[in-house]
Amino acid sequence: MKRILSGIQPSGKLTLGNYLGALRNWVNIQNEYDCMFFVADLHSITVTQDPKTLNENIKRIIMQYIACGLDPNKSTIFIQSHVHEHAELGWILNNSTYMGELGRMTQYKDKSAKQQNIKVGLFDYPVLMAADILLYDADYVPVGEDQRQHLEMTKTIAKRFNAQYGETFKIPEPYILKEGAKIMSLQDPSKKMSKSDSNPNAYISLFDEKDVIIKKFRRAVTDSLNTVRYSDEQPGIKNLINIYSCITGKNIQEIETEFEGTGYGKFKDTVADSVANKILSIQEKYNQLNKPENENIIKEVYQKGCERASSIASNKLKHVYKSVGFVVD
Ligand code: ATP
Ligand code: LTN
Repeated sequence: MKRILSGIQPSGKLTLGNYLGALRNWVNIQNEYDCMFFVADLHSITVTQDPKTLNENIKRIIMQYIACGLDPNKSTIFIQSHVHEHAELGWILNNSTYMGELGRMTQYKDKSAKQQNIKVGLFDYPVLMAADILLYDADYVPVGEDQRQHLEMTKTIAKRFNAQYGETFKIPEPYILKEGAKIMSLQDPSKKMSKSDSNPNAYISLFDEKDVIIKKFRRAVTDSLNTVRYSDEQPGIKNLINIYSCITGKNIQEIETEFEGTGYGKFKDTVADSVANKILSIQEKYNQLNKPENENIIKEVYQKGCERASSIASNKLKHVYKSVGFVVD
């Protein structure tokens, strides 16, 4: 079975973008691949986090993984910091990576532009991500479009290491589905929807209530043409059509026909309704899980996940240490 690996940062509450761009696809491929899904807590502290909130977010994401349809009996679900080999391999790979190439990463440029004191961790983020992937010999990495550049970086690092030390790492491929790959902000359709956006109106959280979802869609920035047409001139409407298409499975043409002659108001409410129905069904499952009597079940999921992940990761790291020339026995 080919192996899949991916993760999400506990840097806030999961958004509709995380769901459509990543999680939903993970659920659909669980039966065909050996899947490893983790919570990228080490990555999340590259931006300042409040410890109490971070702790809650990590557990929330584990429960949301399951509420969205990940099955712990099929997929290995774990927490990144529980497997110490991620940080250790990250260090090794720092020595196969150049400052110049990290400086060219768009996510780094975007996030560092918002800060005065830029952390080394934020700069080094793609190297840790490469370690996550290469530790498990992942064949495919299912992510949204925004992560493509980081995956290219992973391939570059792996090839460079293999060339210097001999065949050690499998070269992974991105697994990016066109549909849902880039859900844009509801307040600025030139930016991706992001859970760490300072304006909550910009994103739909998987925890939003129905009336909040409707309000956010009504406030979504759209263009002045007042026709529901899929075009680059109307990026706001294009984004809403994309969302509606992902949720309902209808294609663009069907959607344009469905809303021919209707204004934005009715269109926005219909999109909001379809999104709310989906999100409420996820929330229902989440609320069933999020009970004190289930705490141990959740713990068991990530402990069992850590056990399996650690056994793969420790073997791989040993191999890497040998390749580098460290004394391993
Ligand atoms: P942050 O705001 O902290 O950077 P994020 O919301 O961008 O977080 P990540 O944890 O970085 O989320 O990403 C988790 C997964 O969700 C990745 O596979 C990423 O590509 C995907 N993803 C994130 N935002 C979107 C989006 N707007 N559209 C599609 N996929 C997305
Ligand atoms: N950088 C990713 C989260 C992430 C990841 C990974 C995804 C960290 N390590 C390994 C896939 C594989 C993001 O979505 N921002």
